Amino acid sequence: MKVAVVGATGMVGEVMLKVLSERNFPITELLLVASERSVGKKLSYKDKEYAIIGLADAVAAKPDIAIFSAGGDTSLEWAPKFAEVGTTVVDNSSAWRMDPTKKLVVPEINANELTKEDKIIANPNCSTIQLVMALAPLHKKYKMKRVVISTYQSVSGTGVKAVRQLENEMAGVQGEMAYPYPINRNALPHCDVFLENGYTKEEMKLAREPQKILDDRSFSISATAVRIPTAGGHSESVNVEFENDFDLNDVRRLLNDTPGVTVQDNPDTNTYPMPIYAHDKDEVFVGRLRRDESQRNTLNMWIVADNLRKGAATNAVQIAEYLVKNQLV
Ligand code: A2P
Ligand code: 11C
Repeated sequence: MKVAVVGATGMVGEVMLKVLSERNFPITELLLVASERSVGKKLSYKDKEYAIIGLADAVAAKPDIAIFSAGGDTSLEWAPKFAEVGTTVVDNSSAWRMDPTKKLVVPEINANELTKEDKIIANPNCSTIQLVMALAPLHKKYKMKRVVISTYQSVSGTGVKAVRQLENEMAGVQGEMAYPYPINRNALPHCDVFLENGYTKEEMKLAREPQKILDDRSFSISATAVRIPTAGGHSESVNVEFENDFDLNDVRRLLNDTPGVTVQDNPDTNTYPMPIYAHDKDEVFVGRLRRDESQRNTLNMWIVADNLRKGAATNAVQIAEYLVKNQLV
C-alpha cells in the first residue's frame, strides 16, 4: 500500500507512525505530510528517514490510503482532493463525523458497514471511542435507555501546547497558555469550545457520535467533559440505564469477552483502571462495575483508555487494516 500520514509531525501523527510500525502495516511507499512550515524536515519510520512533503505533492502521488490528523480545516479542504484521485481517507478530525454521507467507524463495532465507495471515513472523538467500546456489548444485550457521563480528560487531548502548559506550571516556569486558567492543581469543566446550548463541543460529540456508531437513536446521552492535569489517558464515570435488568456477573463476562476491552475490577485488591496503566496500551479498561442503587436497571462503571492510541491513532490504523484485509482499497 502507498500510505500518506497527514499531520505526521503532530502528537497524534507521531503515535500513528508508531502504531503503523508496531502492527507492521503493509506499506510499500510512505508519504509523510505536514504544513508548509515543516516541508523538507526529516522524520524516521522503521529506521529510515523521510522528508516531509506538502499536501499538494501528496495528492499528486495518489496514495491508496491517507490517514489524516491535521485538524478539521485541513481535512475539510484536502480530504475531498485525495478522494478525487482515488485515495481512501481515514480522518481523525471532527470535520466529517456527523456528515450523513460519511461513516463513523469503530472497527470492533461497525467496520462491516464499510464499502469500496467510502472514500472519506471518519474516526470518532477519543472520549467517544472508549465509551462505545464498553457500551456496545451491553446495549446489544440489555438495550440502553439513557447514559450520563462525566469525563476526566488529559491535556494531551488538547495538543502539544497544553502538554507544555502543564509541564511549565509543574516546573514553576511562565509560558504560553493553552487554557484560560492554570491546569496544574485544577479541573476545568471545559473541553473544546462552548456552544449556544451551554454545552461544550466535546460534550455534544459524546452525546451524538455514539448514536451514529451504534446506528440507534433510541437512547440518549448527557455529558459533562472535564479537563484534569493528567499527561495522557482519558477517564470516564458512566451511568447507564437499561430497558432490561442485568446480572452484574453477566455484565463482567460480556465485557471480558469483548475484543479490545479489559476488565480491571476487584475492590479487594484496589484493582481499577487508571490512566498510568492505560498508557501506551490499545485496550479500553473498564472497572468499578456496580449497580446504581438509586434506580432500576442501572449500572455504574469507570472507563479508561490511552486517548492518543485507541482514542485516535490505533482506531484509525485499525480502520485502514480492515480496508486492506477486505480489499476495499
Ligand atoms: P506542522 O507540524 O507542520 O504544523 P498537533 O495536533 O499536535 O498540533 O499537530 C497537527 C498536525 O497537523 C501537525 O503535523 C501539523 O503540521 C499539521 N498541520 C497543521 N496545519 C496544517 C496544514 N494547514 N496543512 C498541513 N498540515 C497541517
Ligand atoms: C480532547 N477529545 O481530549 C479531544 C481531542 O474531536 O478529535 C480530540 C478532538 C477531536 O480534548
